[in-house]
Amino acid sequence: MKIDILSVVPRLMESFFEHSILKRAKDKELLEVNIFNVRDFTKYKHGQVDDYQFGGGAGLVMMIEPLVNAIETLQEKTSYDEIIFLTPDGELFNQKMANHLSLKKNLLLICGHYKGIDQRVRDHFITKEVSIGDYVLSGGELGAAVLADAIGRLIPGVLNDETSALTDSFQDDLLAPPVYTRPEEFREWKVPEILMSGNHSKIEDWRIEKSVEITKERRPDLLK
Ligand code: 6GU
Repeated sequence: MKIDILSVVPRLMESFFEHSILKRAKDKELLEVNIFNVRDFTKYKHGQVDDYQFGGGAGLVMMIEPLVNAIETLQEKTSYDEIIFLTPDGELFNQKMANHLSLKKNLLLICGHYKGIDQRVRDHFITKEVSIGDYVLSGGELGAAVLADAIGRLIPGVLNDETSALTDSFQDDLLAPPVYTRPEEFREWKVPEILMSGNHSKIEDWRIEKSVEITKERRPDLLK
């Protein structure tokens, strides 16, 4: 899988991809991540990529030409399955969307800044608009990093048995059960006895029971 990212602050994201689980995905050549600077695609002086909005109002808008020049240049080399704009008014990102996107071959993520991007880019190039939650961030970069991480770790072979995605919270619309490791007793706090029983089917039942209990308590909306 390849994820290309367009940003005005590429350096903000670079270290994330060099130090997360995605680094391993890249090393194993299961995932390719390329970060491009929108400023490299502008024809305007001093790398200008934004301007005042028509009709007045506070806040700068990212101009259409640098973005379209960047998108079309990248499209010469790659046919994208989705061109995704990260924006607070997009569709709310969740595990189901991550699962779906992890099956794609080529994604282009576009990070907006300032007041947003010229609507014509959204109308004519963007195939999907995604938000990572009901709050406003100063740019789409954190959203792009969140998508890349959530999607990248689902690519077969990226995670090993110890980090398997199959038992994650949300993978079956349930939150994950509690987990324990050594020592068996710390101060007066003991690990639940069932986990020490060696009875795998009983343990599995206990985990499901706990998952349902925790989901009911914290996220009843997931059970509907
Ligand atoms: Cl993806 N971008 C921005 N700028 N703000 C957000 C967001 C994305 N998701 C929630 N808020």
